Amino acid sequence: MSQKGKLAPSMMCADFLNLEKELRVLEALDIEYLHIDIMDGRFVPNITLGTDYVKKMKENTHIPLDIHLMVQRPEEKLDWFEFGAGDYVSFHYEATKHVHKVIQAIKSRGAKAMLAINPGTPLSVLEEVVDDLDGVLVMSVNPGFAGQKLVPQSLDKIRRLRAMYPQLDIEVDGNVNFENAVKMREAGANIFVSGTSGIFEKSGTLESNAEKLRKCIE
Ligand code: S6P
Ligand code: MG
Repeated sequence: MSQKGKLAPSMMCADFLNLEKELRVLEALDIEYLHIDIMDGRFVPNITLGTDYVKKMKENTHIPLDIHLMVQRPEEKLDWFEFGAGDYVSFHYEATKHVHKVIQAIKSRGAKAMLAINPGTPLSVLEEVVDDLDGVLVMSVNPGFAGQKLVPQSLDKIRRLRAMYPQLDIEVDGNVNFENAVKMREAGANIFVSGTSGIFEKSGTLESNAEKLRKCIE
């Protein structure tokens, strides 16, 4: 892809006591998406952000949302969330028997649909739905927690996916640190979820980390 890579800070890694301050910094940095992790304690063994958080973000920022649903049976829960044109919504292939139906439900609300796949899920599951998708979210760690190590075969998975679908948005999520971001970009990803090892990395500021990351994903 010729366009520059886009940044999607993972908001579960933000400083909750200074959320508004950080949000305004992200706006000033022209961040492309806010990645919002929704976990249900069933599909993944953790509980994170929820409906009220998404509502607040919709009301208080112009940055498009990138809602990452890590929930069982997303077809039953989509209506709980506020999203619309310009937003991305991803859900997991592994979490539903109704992949095609969920894609259509997301798109019927004007949003862009992305299918997320776990590290152990092969690319072949995309075959019948890829024409309906705006993007694919390649999990480069097993979903559930921030601060994990890259599953190394994710890089080759991104490379194969990019070769198959040159125009598709490919988002990568998990351990997108400064070193891995370069490799993920080179493999063909164009949207980068950035958490504790990237934009929220403690030794830098949001500003310095974003600047560094931008260089990694040009
Ligand atoms: C994990 C979740 C992610 C993480 C993000 C954290 O299940 O979907 O979005 O929040 O990957 O980034 P890092 O740099 O701590 O791995
Ligand atoms: Mg995520």
